[in-house]
Amino acid sequence: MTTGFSEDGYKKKSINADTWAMLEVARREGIETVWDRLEKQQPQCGYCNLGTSCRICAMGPCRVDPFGEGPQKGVCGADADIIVARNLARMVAAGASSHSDHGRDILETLYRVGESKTDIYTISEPEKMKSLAAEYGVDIEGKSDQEIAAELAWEMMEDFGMRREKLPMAARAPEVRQQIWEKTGTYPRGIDRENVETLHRTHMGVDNDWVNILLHAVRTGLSDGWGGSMIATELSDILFGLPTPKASSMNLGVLKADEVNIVLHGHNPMLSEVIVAASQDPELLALVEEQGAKGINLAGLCCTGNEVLMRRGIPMAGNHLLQELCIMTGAVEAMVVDYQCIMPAVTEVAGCYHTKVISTFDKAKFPGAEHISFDPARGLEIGKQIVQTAVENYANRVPERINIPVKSAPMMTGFSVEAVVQALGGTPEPLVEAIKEGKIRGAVGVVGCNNPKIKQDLGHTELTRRLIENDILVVVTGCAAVADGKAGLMMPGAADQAGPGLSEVCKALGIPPVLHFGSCVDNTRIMVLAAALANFLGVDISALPLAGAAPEWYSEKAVAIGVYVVASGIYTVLGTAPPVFGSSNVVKLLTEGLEDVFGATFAVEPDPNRAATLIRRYIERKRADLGLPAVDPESISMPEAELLLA
Ligand code: BF8
Ligand code: SF4
Repeated sequence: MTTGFSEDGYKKKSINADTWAMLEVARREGIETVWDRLEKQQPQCGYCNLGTSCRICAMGPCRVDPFGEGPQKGVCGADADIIVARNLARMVAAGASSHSDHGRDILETLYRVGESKTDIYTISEPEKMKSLAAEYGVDIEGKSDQEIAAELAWEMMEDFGMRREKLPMAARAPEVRQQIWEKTGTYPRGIDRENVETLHRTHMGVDNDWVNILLHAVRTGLSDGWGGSMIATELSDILFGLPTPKASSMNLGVLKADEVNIVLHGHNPMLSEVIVAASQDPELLALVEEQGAKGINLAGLCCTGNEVLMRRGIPMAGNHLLQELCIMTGAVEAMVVDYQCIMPAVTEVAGCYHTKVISTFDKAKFPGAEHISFDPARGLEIGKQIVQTAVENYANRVPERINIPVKSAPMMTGFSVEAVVQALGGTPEPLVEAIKEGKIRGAVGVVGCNNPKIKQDLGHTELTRRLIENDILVVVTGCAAVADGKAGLMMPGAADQAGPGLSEVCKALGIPPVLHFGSCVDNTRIMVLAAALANFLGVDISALPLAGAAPEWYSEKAVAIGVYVVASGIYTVLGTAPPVFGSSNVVKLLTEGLEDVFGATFAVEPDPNRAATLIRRYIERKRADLGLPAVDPESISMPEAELLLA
């Protein structure tokens, strides 16, 4: 049962009218949501919050009490430093494994294309495949696309193994950055190897040097950023097409009252791409007509949504905290899920409506869902079966329960690095020039999740607004992108909300001041762009006026991303505190010590306005180090100037 919020209560949960409207439905109908469950969990465990609880062996579980009179060591003798470092390393490994296993699924699909063992997938971007083949030393002379696909996939499979000393795509980073990784023993070798080694090192009685544990956590994170996630992005582009700029829309208003609504939720575009194809099948469209519906409407959620939005312009129903709420519109015939970030609660909410939750990957089953096992060899056939299930469910709709509360917000998507470079006229030079002149002072990736502990989307949108107002270009991925899209910040017209320099550049190029770079694995697009800019200027990534922010993060994947971004030389501000504050040594290392080693650190700042100030101060420092024009103090309001110029 829901604990029931007042109207004022809804407004504390989110900045969005669609969320408010659906929370009212939840209250009226007694449906429990993520916010109710968070309340029931209060007070959450203080030891776990500090990262000082350990349950990795049966001598425990143990808790150490870093600030009190309680035990200072676990049964085995592990102190707060060891326990916090081990827990953090395991979070990185879980996140890196999730992204990388997603990459592996795409890689296997590329291999199947090469072997002609699929009924639908093809090579959409042969040129991108050929240049990747060159990076992997695959000889392409006189070979068909299919042969190259098979050979490249075979070669890339070794990225997951143990024969390599270095992951090949990490060589995209500037030479000086790679030297840092070599010197610190953090150059990623094999993806599975680094992840397994984290599990090994964090078993009781293996690595008990907390610095050594964290250095390996860095190597594990890098195996994600320059390995698993990068594989997912690169190969999705090759198989499904390079994203190009296009118009679309966002929020619950993208659902249609008179069409069969299929919501695509999760992360892997393999499945959603076949659903897109199946939804155009003439037999299924005839069935739609028979059912009395006007068509099939696909809508995304979370990162699967970002994938199909970037490539196909398919509208986005919402981000993480919308997954339960979108079912409460009563208009969703099927929620098709692949994996990651799918709350087990969705099947329970769906049970209150006619919505079918269809799970598809054998590694991600949901009690209460209908499971249609996905097999890329028969992708189209299965896609049709899923769409048919959804269409047939249209008849079970209860018209009086349909409630689509808002009009959709228009947005622009599709900014792959290739598309950005093309918009700039084929070279990053105009962007570099605009940064040099100070029209654009720097760029920030605002990324990551929603977390019910934070007012939904407030962290993302406030931070983004402050940054663009100050002529800082923002690139967004994941659920942060959905937040900014709903707020209208991803339209070219939002240039009016930007500072004069950024506004001028955006208007000249016809682009928004907030660029959609895609899903969370697509944070690697930011890495590729940062590396390209650094290489263009002949400097390290850490010398550039760039920063990252994850204002509302919740997931282990976000931890892995934060680690590889910082270890690649980009300062990163987190809005939610990670569970590390039980060890002052670990905190000091993450917020200060990493600067000397990796040229970047983490900061934690829940207030988005203060986070923006921290980022501006950092960007201005980087500009000064590069000898670029300083900020005009006149342009800063006084209280902030103090912080900014400190
Ligand atoms: O990978 S931003 S809530 S949907 S973890 Fe999940 Fe976070 Fe959203 Fe995408 Ni990323
Ligand atoms: Fe306790 Fe040590 Fe076992 Fe952790 S590894 S549960 S601290 S005995």
